[in-house]
Amino acid sequence: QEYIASHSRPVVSYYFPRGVGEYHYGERHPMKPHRLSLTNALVLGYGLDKQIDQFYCPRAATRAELEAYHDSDYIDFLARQVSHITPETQNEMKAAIDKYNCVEDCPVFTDMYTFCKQYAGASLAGARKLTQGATDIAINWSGGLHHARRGEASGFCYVNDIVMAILELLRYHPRVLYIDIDIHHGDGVELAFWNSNRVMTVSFHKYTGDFFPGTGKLDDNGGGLLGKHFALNVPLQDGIDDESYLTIFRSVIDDTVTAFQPASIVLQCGADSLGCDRLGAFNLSIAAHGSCVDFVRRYDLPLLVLGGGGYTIHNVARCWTHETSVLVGRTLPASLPRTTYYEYFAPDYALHPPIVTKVENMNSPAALQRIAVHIKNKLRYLQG
Ligand code: V1P
Ligand code: CA
Ligand code: ZN
Repeated sequence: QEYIASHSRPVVSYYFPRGVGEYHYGERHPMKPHRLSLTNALVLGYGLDKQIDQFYCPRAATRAELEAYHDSDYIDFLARQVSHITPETQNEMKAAIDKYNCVEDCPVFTDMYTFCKQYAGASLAGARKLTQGATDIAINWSGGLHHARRGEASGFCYVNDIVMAILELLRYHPRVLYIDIDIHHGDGVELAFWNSNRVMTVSFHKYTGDFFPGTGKLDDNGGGLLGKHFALNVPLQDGIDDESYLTIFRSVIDDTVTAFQPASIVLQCGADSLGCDRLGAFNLSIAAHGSCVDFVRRYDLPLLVLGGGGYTIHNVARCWTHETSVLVGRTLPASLPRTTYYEYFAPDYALHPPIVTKVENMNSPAALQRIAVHIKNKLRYLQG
């Protein structure tokens, strides 16, 4: 990476749709939009809004904006799931609910269409500011819902704000790099740009047996006439630690940026790759997760930073708060500020709680080295 002396501080903008933390997927569902309220409370509690240049309450995405990617019959269906859902309305819609995969992982819930338009509107607002050159870094922790398909919901994701934001960036940027550090494969984004040589998708994820969504093997590289070599997958095993993850992340990303020469970067920061995540199985600390963000920031390219998964919600809020501070270039005090949600952070009330290793590292240095070399070789196809 190049370090240019005396460069000015980047302009950072932050997007938090009003009320986005108040939606509920349902009683026992692991996805808790409330983590967004915790995150925002910590960001404000630390006074990070003073370092953030533009703090936005973005407008909801319009139907036309959603239809830039999604099928109109699917959006029609989402739009009909209005206000309070009752068992009766759900019964009437049963066939459609099945067709659009709005069951189990992606339940129909109250005001879900508004929720979708809000998180998508925030990612689109960030992308627009970036293409206007009005910001250098745009942050939307409510976005990053990488599994949604053109015509159906998948893995807690209903509309794909990432795909819509990338489509917006592509109006002005010849090449966009997508990086996904959520523990799950970024399948929806990979699929949307599978045939494109203008978007390179790179996902790091757990890839073993039946782990959701089951795709993202090392040899899935993109396809079609143009897209071959423009998708990268880094399949990992349980328990990966900070040192191993950072080594392979830096190697793959540096090789990719050099070979692909993107005009901008979209970074999905799913926090389910942290140790102690309720659904995840990696062992990353908040510091290491944040080092990935810092590594990407240092390329000094227009950067859209998004949320994603993250199911141990007190750690999700810590992680995204720390990453906000990394992006504005400030070091935060180790003790959390007092906020309305202070009790969530017991017993330590620390920004960087110890991550108790719950799974053994199943990734040998040799195996990781093989993956890094394999990817280095694949990237040679881009040069010629
Ligand atoms: O494993 C599955 C499907 C459901 N089975 C039939 C296979 N689903 C996972 C979905 C994980 C989605 C991750 C989203 C993201 O990448 C981006 C926001 O983080 C799943 C799991 C699990 N342990 O993997 N669904 C659920 N748990 C679940 C549990 C309770 C209620 C509803 C869903
Ligand atoms: Ca991933
Ligand atoms: Zn995930």
